[in-house]
Amino acid sequence: TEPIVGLKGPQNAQFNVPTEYLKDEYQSIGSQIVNRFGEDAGEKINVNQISLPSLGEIVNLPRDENFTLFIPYHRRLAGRLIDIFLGMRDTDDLLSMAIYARERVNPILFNYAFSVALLHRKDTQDLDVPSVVHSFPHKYFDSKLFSKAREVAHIVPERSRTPIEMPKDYTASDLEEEHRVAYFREDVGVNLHHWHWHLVYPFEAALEVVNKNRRGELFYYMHQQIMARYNAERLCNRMKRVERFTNFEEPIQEAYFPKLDSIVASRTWPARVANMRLRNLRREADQITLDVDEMRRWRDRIFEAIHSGVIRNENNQNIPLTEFEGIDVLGNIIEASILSPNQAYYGDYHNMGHTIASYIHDPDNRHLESFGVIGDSATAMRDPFFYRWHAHIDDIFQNFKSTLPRYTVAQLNYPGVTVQDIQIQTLGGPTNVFETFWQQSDVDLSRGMDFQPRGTINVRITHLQHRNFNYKIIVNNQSNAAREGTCRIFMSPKYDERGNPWLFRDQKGMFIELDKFKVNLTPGSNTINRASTESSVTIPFESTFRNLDDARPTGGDALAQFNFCGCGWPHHMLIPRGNERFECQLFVMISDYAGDRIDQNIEGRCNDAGSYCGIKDKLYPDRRSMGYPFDRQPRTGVDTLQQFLTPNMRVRDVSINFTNRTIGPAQRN
Ligand code: CUO
Repeated sequence: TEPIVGLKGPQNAQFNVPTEYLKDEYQSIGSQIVNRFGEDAGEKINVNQISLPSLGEIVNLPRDENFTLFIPYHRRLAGRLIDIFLGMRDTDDLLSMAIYARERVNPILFNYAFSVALLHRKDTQDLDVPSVVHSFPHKYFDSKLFSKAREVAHIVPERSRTPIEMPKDYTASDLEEEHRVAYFREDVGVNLHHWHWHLVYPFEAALEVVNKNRRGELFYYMHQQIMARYNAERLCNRMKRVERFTNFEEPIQEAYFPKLDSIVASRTWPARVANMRLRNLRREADQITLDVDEMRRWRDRIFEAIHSGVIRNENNQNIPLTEFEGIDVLGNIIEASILSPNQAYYGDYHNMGHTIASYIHDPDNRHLESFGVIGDSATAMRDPFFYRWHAHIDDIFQNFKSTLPRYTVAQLNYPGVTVQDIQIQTLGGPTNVFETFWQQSDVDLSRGMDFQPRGTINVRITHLQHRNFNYKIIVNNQSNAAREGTCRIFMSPKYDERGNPWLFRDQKGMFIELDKFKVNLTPGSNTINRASTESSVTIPFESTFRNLDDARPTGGDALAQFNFCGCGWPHHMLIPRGNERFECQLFVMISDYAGDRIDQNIEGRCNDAGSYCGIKDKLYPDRRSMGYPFDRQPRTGVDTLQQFLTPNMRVRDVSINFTNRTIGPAQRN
């Protein structure tokens, strides 16, 4: 067939697609659509006509419904579509299939399945997956902005446009204490990281997509770190640590009014008022029935497994939870992923916690309302209840960790290697002080807003930022030979919410990872200099706030440096906000590389935020249990951090000094 229809694609390209690919109702007006969307196309791409596999029940989810992976029915549809995309012979066929599906499938479902496929196909791995903040900006920005943006798009010529400012505080007032940490919960980069993490580690899809090295353990560790970071922010704001959710009967005090629109559903995201209770779900449209009692049963069975040290598999055999792999199995059971050895028995505990909370306002669908923000991994971190739920999930993991053998001095020390000094240096600033403030950044909304004159429409957001700094670490190698080690850098608040010094057993859960990297030590004194921007936890600032149409380097080193992989803690959130002078303890350890080493080549892309995201298609780049050396109860006799230290570790008091000033988009350091 002569391709006649132009559909607008990224970077001003026009796809010439066979007419049959259009939805039935548009096929007769194909050429008019060309004229409307094709005239300013810079590039034309011809799309092959192929014999298309049936989309089957995938099209049953209406295009104007919200989509989420936390609903089993939705994720089954996503799994089917991912399989179709993964099964396409080559990239030409994939493009044909994608365009055909794009016209028929729920857009959020499409975007998710297509992104997973692009990340996992060998022939598309090097493509940039468009950032979801550009495809679905409504999930990230105050709904008020969009009518302003529409107005600007229609009236103001592109060159005269100025960014639309989004206020830093728009979801609540200071009457609500929880609002003090809204800057963390609603941060664009934090939410993008969480979305990308779940995109890289789906819990249901083809086995080869789900079955990644230590994914259950990373589910535990990445979310444990989110909790540690959130608790640090709370202490900076003179709030107590999150109270973990414990009781399915108890009213949930935390209210949340997200003030987001759902673009596909043309509805606002539902809110939750204070003191609501979780209730049994009966939502036939979503194919979900779930009793709160069922959640209790799953929880009790999980605790049973932890306390007995064995899990029961589908054939009723007892499988021990081992010292190193047990946490990985448990992660898959609790999340749950399809790697759970017995989902019929242990259920889908964590995921269903999201779901049951997300429908608290309409558990039987009598009001025909969709799920709240906690029911979507792109928006879940905005809701204060996310942290209460995840504090509970983390507590389950910590219960398991408490059953493991404690690290002996020999498992912690690196004989002959001594950390002698640590310093934090900011350019022109005092030593051992982190400086934080607000910064504004611009994000282009226009790609996520269809049917209007094109051109950039920037929204200017205000987010936390810190001054770049360097670590200077002096390490003495007393042996006569070169030594290899891993430098592990963590930080924790120095005092608890009452202002008391920590007991080690509480403080160990408060350490946030800042960096981890390999070091080569020559005999004698070694000075290690490391820039904060090299952190193994974060992705570069530019990756969070990149705009799709920005000029970007191609090929070789330039590409590797300007890394677009979306998973990784946003660099601007590396350091908690602090306050006038927030006291912390910086911890540095050099561990023996013999126990850390993973032999693999990690050159390539998506390798710079390995601590929370792993490395694409590789083994997790550290053989130790995740969270080492803070992942277990301390050895007998250790009550404080000082008592925990071996000579290859050192602690230094530092402070985070926050100034309540805001710098512009171009200024930094
Ligand atoms: Cu990331 Cu509960 O897993 O949100």
